[in-house]
Amino acid sequence: MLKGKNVLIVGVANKHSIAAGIAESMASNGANIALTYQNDRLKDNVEKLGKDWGVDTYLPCDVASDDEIQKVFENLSSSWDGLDAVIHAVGFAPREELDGEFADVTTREGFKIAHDVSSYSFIGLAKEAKKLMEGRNGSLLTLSYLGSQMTMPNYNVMGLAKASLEASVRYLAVSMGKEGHRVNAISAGPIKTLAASGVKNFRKMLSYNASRTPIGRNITTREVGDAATFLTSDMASGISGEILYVDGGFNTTAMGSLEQETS
Ligand code: NAD
Ligand code: 0WE
Repeated sequence: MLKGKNVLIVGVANKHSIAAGIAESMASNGANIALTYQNDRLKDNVEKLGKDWGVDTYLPCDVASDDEIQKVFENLSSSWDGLDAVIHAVGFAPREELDGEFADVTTREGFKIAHDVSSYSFIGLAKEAKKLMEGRNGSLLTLSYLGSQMTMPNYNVMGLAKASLEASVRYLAVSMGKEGHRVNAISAGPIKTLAASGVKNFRKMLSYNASRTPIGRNITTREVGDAATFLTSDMASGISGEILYVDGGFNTTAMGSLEQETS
């Protein structure tokens, strides 16, 4: 589905990353992949993983830095004649913001960091990707979570940042659409990744989620990857500004089944 397409993937940390599931699906669908890593601590890990996906371009990118974002595309333009897609799979808020009463634990600084790293960074990447995607009907994709639309315990300021990210999908879709590019998001169900491993009671959340999901289980990173492959491919040429739920149907039910209730 992606034969000959050049795709930049931002957000691989380890094999459990959603971005790794996306890279795997895209590589097996014929994409040429470039990977970024957040910092030197993650560099070796990312370079090892990339071997399986035939990656030969690895670039550092802390998305909180305009300079580092700019350099990624400068570097890419020397190895590739153009770019077809960017995958943004990055989210961060200071840990203290994600544990406790929303009104108590949310700070001005935490709000700024969460929105900068988790939402603005998608716009920052889009801005710089524009030149390399010129004339190629490109595709931009980001990752969101239902906590943008409905409250979830402890998701807190990340919910606000994801709401902002989803609004940016719609504004970017109009803006980048003028150049022939599409912009979408996948709203994924919960998965045990590095970002999730620091979260209190995450295992409880996973089992709650699985038991209330129409497909009766949680989703995998590969399932997110396959949806990402579709959205990035020409098969999705009619889809832009969209938030596609890859959550086994969780978001569609308020009261799905009474089977597990006891009285
Ligand atoms: P992950 O920890 O594997 O990936 C998060 C990535 O963000 C890491 O690679 C990390 O290096 C990167 N990152 C953080 N701050 C950065 C910065 N300043 N500059 C560059 N990179 C930075 O976790 P994940 O769950 O795969 O997260 C990927 C995306 O999926 C995030 O946007 C997350 O919000 C979203 N998401 C996750 C879940 C879930 O349950 N795991 C569900 C829905 C959406
Ligand atoms: O978007 C995410 C991950 C968000 C995240 C997680 C962390 C933990 C470690 C952002 N920043 C940090 N910062 C850290 O220091 N998800 C959708 C996964 C997730 O995270 C939650 C969830 C779910 C689901 C946090 C609280 C409650 C639910």
